[in-house]
Amino acid sequence: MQLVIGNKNYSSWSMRPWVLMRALGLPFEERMLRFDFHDANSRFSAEAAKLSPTARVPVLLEADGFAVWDSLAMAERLHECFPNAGVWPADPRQRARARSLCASMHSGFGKLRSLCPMNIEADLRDIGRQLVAQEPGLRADLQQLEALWLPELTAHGGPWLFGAAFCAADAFFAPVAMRVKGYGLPLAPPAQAYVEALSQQSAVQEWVQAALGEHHWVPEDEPYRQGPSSGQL
Ligand SMILES: N[C@@H](CCC(=O)N[C@@H](CS)C(=O)NCC(=O)O)C(=O)O
Repeated sequence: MQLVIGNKNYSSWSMRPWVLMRALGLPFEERMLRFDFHDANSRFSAEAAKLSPTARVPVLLEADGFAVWDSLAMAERLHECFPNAGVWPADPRQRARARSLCASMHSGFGKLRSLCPMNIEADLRDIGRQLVAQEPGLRADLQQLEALWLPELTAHGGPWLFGAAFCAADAFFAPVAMRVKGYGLPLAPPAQAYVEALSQQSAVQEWVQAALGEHHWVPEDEPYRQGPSSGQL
């Protein structure tokens, strides 16, 4: 399989299936389409349009070129192709709950997503403080994270949402962990501990290290930093 992704520093949607496949040890080849939306002759847009009708990443390409787009659909396809890999928890109710969490992530958290776009290399804690003070919608999203995470962490004993095994639900929240850290967003201690565990997870770390080595400035993904020279505002 080939997983087509965007810039590791910015592409939160790409991070989800990449981290999931890497964490579960599923074989895949990676291909990066670098973001260049500002270019009228954007190579990203042209190449992405060849791969899926959405012209977005990530895209999962099977050996014969069959394309699966959208990260949630990818999780389900991976579960079909590798039923014993642990994409979802083995217990049916935990599986339903894990899907609920992923779907909630997928369709919600509008304020967290729009106000705090993923930017792994940037230190945006000053901005984060201002946003939390000024944006009730962002505070509501943070409360929603705690409401989704804490019952599962308590019920299954952590360190992951459904116990000892890392699954798609954890991978789906990996970019959220990057935002919580980058913007210094406040969460209750058990939720903060989960963010820390996610940040230290080996596949997440591998992604982060690659993101830190990129240094590709994408203006559309930089609402806060003034220039590419540093992680400063
Ligand atoms: N819901 C989609 C979202 C995909 C998405 O929005 N990808 C962004 C990059 S993170 C993209 O390709 N943007 C390019 C564009 O908007 O032209 C998924 O889960 O895969």
